[in-house]
Amino acid sequence: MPQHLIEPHGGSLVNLLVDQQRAAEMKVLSRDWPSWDLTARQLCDLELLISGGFSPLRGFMCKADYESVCGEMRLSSGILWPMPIVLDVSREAAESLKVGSILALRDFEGTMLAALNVEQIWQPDLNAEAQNVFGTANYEHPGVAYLAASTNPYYIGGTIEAVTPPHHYDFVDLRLTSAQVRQKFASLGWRKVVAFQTRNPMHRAHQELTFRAAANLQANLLIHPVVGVTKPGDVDHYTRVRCYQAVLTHYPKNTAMLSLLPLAMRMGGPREAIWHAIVRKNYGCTHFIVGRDHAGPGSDSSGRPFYGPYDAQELLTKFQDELQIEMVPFKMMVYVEDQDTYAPVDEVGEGVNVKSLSGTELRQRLESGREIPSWFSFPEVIAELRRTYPPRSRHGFTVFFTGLPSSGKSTLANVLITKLMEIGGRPTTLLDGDLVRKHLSSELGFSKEHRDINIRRIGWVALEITKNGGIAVCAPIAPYDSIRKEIRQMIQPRGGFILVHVETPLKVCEERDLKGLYAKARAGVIKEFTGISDPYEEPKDADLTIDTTELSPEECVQIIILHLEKEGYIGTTD
Ligand code: PPS
Repeated sequence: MPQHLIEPHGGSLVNLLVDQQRAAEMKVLSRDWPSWDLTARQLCDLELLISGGFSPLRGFMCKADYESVCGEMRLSSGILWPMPIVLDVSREAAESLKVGSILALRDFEGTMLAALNVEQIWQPDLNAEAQNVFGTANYEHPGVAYLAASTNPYYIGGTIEAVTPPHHYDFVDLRLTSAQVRQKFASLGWRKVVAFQTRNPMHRAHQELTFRAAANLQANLLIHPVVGVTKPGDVDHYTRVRCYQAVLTHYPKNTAMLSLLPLAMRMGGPREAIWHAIVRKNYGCTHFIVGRDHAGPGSDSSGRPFYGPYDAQELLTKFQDELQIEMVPFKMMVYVEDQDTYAPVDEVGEGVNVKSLSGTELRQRLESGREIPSWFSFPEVIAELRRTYPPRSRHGFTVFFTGLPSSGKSTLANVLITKLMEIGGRPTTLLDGDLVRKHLSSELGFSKEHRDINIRRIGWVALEITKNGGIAVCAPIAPYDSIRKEIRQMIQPRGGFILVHVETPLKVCEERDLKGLYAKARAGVIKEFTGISDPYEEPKDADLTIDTTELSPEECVQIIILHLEKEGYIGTTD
């Protein structure tokens, strides 16, 4: 390793990969070892442990380190370290282990990535951890929510021997380890490098900020976005990386580099900022940009921010000497219209006309297909975001009819499908009750259990169609409220979900008796018949209710079409 690069945290860069011979040996031995399937966060942590991004850590923390990190932000050796890096496992897994056991750590496919020499097993106080690390026990903080809802009750500490790092198939050329980044800096002659951490797409403000930071310091720039686990609801990393690749072309040639960091963020604000700085130091960076509300989770439901906007900068200042990597503090950047330039908000004089666009406003503009101003972002970035977040008129959606047998669901579904195909623009699929029973659910009967399985299958297919931009029109009886709600919750985050209650009264349905089934049900020939000998729970959450008694199918479907238009699913851009 070239001598002129900044020292890794704790003095040397950790590499937990064993040689080939030991790896082969471990594979054979592992047949007798207990296994643990790593969660998404644990996979990220393991990747950075293995490759030295988390130097000086050599495994998942034992209790002394954990408690010292939670309480004092230091490892028990005294080295500054603000974030617990722990392996949480189920009670069942913990009970199958003892000190001295070797635990095989496996990825989603079952591949053994590493082995943990079990040194300690304990039950942590997760509430105390939340208070210490995040300064709150409020579940609205994503880090606290993770501790409360997604963390297993036992922690296992011990050193690691790694067979192979987690495998990635995406953006392979951009996934450099700390050693590889250092190597690259050395070969390019980059001695002074400022790192930029981000979990969001980069726009003009970020480009200006990073460019200024690098230019002021006469340093090179490492754009180092997190592609592990970020805040729920963030833009997916595939889209973001395409945006970063576009932004990279807006720096002077050969001054900036892009590399992806497989970190699982905790949204821990100031503590997390210190952690991020340490990781970047391990990657060979000499400077680290800390902006407004670094790694902050925003505000709680009463509008109170979890951390002050510049708390992270203050905390880093306190530990600056120990950290060695130098913080580059930045205020929020705003667009100064008169000068057609960006500037930190504190450098703008009174009365000067400034502009900014919040993330929420950006999302709304994307949703409705409205213009995104060119002062805000680069055309290539806007184009990428528009591909991922098309306006509602190009979203997929599901129209889910529910109602008694012979209420008119199938007729309306058929007319609706025809009208939607006439409008065009999206692939359209009909999942009628009878059709589904024939092709997807032929083995099922009409017990509650079987009806729920049937609806869940319909919901799954509708979800696949919806999330890929198509239209699913479903027309089962779906008599139970809970399963209808479950389907809505599945589909709504990935597109539109419109529940249409065909509320034609039982009397009318029975008079129609299109298939003669009501007569058979009355005669007791058919059992568990909805409306006669089986329940129908009327929805209270229907987006539309339509009684087909007095209206023609065309009139009923017009109600639906107008609703879709009002909600933006059918628009002028179709
Ligand atoms: S469910 O409850 O949603 O799973 O029912 P679904 O799959 O939509 O039912 C499809 C058609 O099955 C016929 N059928 C019955 N319906 C209700 N109860 C019983 N016991 C029953 N036996 C057969 C009925 O004709 C349903 O079609 P529609 O179009 O609703 O009349």
